[in-house]
Amino acid sequence: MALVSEFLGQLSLNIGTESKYPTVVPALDFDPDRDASRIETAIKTKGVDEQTIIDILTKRTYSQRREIAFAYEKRAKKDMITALKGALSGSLEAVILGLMKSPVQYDASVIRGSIQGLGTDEDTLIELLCSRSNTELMEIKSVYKELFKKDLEKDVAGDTSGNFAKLLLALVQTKRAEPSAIVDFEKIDSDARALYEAGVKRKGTDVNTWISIMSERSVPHLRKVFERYRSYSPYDMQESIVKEVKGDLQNAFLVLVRCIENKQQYFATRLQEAMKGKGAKEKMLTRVIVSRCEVDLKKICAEFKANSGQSLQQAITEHTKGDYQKALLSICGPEQ
Ligand SMILES: [Ca+2]
Repeated sequence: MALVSEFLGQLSLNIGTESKYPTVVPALDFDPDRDASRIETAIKTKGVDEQTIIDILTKRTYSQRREIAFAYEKRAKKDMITALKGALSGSLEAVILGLMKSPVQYDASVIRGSIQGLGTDEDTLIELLCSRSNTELMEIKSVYKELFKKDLEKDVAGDTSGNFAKLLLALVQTKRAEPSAIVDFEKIDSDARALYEAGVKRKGTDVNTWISIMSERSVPHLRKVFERYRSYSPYDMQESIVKEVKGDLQNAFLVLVRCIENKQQYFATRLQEAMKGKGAKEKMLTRVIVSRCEVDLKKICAEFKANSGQSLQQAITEHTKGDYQKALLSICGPEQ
């Protein structure tokens, strides 16, 4: 056992560079029975004691919340998620129920929501499929099948078309190489040249070449490819995408490249988009904060402040209100 965990520890040191910046961390002195009993009382309280529910569930990790739900079911003889659904409403309900899902279940549900029904929410679909790692996408595919008895690839193919569909499907097929300890300068150079020759250098765009390079190479390799790209092209990769392709395809390539270059900065700009003007796009705000809080939200906070000059906590205070605001601020934790 010790050997396995040492090995896993090493593995995450090498590849899990984004999983080390959570704002939600395991609560110390954790007692699931005590938490379950407090939540039971809070739900039963006339008018519902939202504050207690927020205080507990936003300060526990997903695995701790699962334990609380078990303890709750044992004592109340009821499912805790169903009880929370009945007690809460609106944006606060969306945050708390989001926290009760595992990150992979949450992502799978968001994807399902974006392709279900009439029309497609391309913007959300792009965010999810272009920002998740290969390993995450593999897990999402299997959980998607488990939850909805549907094949993610078929659903994506059925709801999108043309080169945009090709790009998303290539990502869902999860063919991306794992990072290698050896830096292959020749391949970096040939990929950079191929991207240039397939786009800026020729008339039209050979989208298939772009797709295969950007969906099959490892992230550290691609970072070097995009640097090298500048020695061939007068425009950087993002500028080239804007010049070469349009619409959803352009948006998807851009998100992909931005996430390869700096994923936390991408999410920081998403949060800025969600809080432009008066009020907030609450779905987008909730989604980014809930899905990243155990991954890299702390780093996203730093990027947000660097980009906008204002802390994420200040922005949330300005653009949201009530229990929803309290829940988001509690998940983000104090300003660093
Ligand atoms: Ca061209």
